Amino acid sequence: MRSMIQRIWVMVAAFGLLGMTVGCQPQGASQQTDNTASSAPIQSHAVTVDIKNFAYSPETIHIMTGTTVTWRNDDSVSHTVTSGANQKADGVFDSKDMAHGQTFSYTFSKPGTYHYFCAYHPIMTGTVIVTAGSSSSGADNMAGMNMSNASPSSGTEKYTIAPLGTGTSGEPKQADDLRLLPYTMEDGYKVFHLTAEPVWWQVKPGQKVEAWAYNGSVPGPEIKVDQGDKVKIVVTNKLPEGTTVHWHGLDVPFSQDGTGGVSQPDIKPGQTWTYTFTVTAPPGTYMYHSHPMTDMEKQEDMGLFGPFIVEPKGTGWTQVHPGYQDEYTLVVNDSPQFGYTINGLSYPATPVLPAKVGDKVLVHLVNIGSMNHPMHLHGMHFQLLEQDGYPLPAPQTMDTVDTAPGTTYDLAFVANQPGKWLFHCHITAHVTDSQGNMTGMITMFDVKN
Ligand SMILES: [Cu+2]
Repeated sequence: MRSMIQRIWVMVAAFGLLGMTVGCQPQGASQQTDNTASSAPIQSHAVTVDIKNFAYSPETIHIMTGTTVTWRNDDSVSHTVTSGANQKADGVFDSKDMAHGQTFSYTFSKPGTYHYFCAYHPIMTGTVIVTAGSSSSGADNMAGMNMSNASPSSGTEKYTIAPLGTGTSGEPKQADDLRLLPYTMEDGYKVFHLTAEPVWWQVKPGQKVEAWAYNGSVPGPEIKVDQGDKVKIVVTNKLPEGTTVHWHGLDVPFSQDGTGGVSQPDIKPGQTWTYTFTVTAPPGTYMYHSHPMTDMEKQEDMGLFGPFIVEPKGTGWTQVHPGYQDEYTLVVNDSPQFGYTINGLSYPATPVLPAKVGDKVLVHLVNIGSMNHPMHLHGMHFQLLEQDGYPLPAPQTMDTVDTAPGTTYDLAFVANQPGKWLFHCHITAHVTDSQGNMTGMITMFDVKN
């Protein structure tokens, strides 16, 4: 009995440690430390990952099929490179013991996301994201990238990464740090323009990564329409590979659904595609994201998503939910490229959301990640009003809403006392770095008298 309990404790401890690891590690991918780079890395058919200071560097690499990755152990102690997640080997590759100076190589022949870890040191994890394509086909292959190497001189430039993303269409920045996508009226349609392209994105000071973004920002700009609007959304693809846009939750005709290879061909690099539909969904929170025939996971991980808010016809939210003074949209995400973020940013870079005592605050909440995030509000309870754009049978009073991947929520509260009230994911690994500092999925409402 005692040994059973001990074993359970060992498991709990191991998973706890692993949780911390998962929490702080995804942010390491393809970071820029200087502010000058504006051009791209590069494919290669041989990539090296250093093992030193108990970490894989770079921790996340993007490569094409056919690429051989070589890990080299620069630490004085032995490590392994073992494929699998949560410390469970999946048998795809395993270096076994690598003493100081030893190397291990593996050639990735199939697309996919490969997680790996050190069998001795659970804090050491890494990811290889493999894109279909041939690394040896030379200059005409646009699909691949090796973001582990940001030096333009190390290979043939395959695509250009625009300067640090700040929104490319002059969209005004809102208090929640999102941009609002402007439109023009043409023949009774609200016409919007989205351009998908690689940019640099600053997740927080000191953490600059490559992003694939709509109009230069992660998330893409907020599209806000009225129920019943006729819309045209013109999508231009400046990515190095095909893409589409899916209108998540909006019940559009099949031809406008944006599923690559199913409802349409992928929009090729350099091409433009126009989506046309009438917004029949009820007022509420929805989203848009890329949904290409291949590489959907990569494209979403790289930042191709944004919120889509439907308002009541004409008068805004006050018609359905009278008296709101503050309205914020918060998009939570957990991609390997950015780590744990709210509106593309990691605490302390996340927006501080102002409110006055007595304000009614409306929050549109979107989970575009691959994990659940129980979002918890300090100091006040909120009412959960809607899920996936549709009203609940009755509002539910709560302080934590467990958001699932792909779901959207509308919640509201009265800011009834002054303070800086955190709103954060309650999975501690999603809000703590390896030194124990607060980071990641934390934002706050700054309620003032
Ligand atoms: Cu979380």
